[in-house]
Amino acid sequence: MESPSLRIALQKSGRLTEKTTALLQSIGLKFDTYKDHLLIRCRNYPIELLFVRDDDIPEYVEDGVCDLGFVGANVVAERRADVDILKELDYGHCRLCIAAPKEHGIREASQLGGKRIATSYPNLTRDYFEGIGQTVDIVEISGSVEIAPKLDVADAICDLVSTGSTLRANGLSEVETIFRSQTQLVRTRKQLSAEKTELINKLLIRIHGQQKAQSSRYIMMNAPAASLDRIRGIIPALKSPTVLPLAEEGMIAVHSVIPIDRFWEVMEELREAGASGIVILPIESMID
Ligand code: PRT
Ligand code: ZN
Repeated sequence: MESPSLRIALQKSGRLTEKTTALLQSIGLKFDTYKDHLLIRCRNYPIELLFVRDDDIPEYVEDGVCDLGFVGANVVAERRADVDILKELDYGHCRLCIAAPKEHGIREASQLGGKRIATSYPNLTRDYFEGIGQTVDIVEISGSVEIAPKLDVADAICDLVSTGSTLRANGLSEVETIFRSQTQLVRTRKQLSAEKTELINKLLIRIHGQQKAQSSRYIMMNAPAASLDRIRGIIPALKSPTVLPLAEEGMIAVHSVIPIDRFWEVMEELREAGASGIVILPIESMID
């Protein structure tokens, strides 16, 4: 029987846990987390959160035990999970890399044909080597893959990298990135009730609004009315800016939204155009 609440799987304890729970809270879900509780009910929505190992999330979602899941793209791709990817979430970034002992001087993955590659990602690794027309001997290891060459269990490894310090500490150098990953929101392909579908759509709109808000800032400034056209040209406005007359003759206030990555550039250009009293504010959410 279909559960009446939307059930969402997320990592119980690991690199994605904090950011995933923070994201859910930032879109208005109210819940408390308890160390020993695996299934937690939201106080203000018909939503249950199931806290599990990240490796189990694709299967839970595939089987419909959970309707949604927050999980690394690396896990989804390795499991070849039969799920729909609803959103890339821009956290938990990492790369699946082939690396070999520095002293071997391996420059290209094609030099590893016939060699032993230790990895926790046998499918992605095999697919990659097949793609470049090489056969390798995959040594599947569930953790601490980076020590496999030292133990002479393998000649090279294929493992996740974020800062690269684990590779460096183990005398390994990167040969090739074979997969780029970030956290994804995935949805079951099992048929869902209209209520659940509606709830998922609402969550998606909120996540989208939250992502957009995070990458934008609200900007307010004063300027001579004569500068308005120039200012309009500088602000890559998502909407046309709000323009208000000020008490001082010939002066206006301009309010708009700017993308955060152009923040400093825009500020400097605005000052040159005559803007003053520039104020930048964070935005809670943005819904189109
Ligand atoms: O217990 P559970 O099975 O749930 O957790 P886990 O130990 O399998 O996963 P966890 O918490 O380590 O990682 C969860 C997810 O975070 C991964 O599936 C990735 O999507 C993402 N992620 C992002 C990473 C990393 N960055 C990362 N650096 N996962 C693992 N690492 C490891 C990597 O395996 C290597 O050992 O960190 C080390 C390398 O890090 P750097 O910074 O030294 O390069
Ligand atoms: Zn895991």
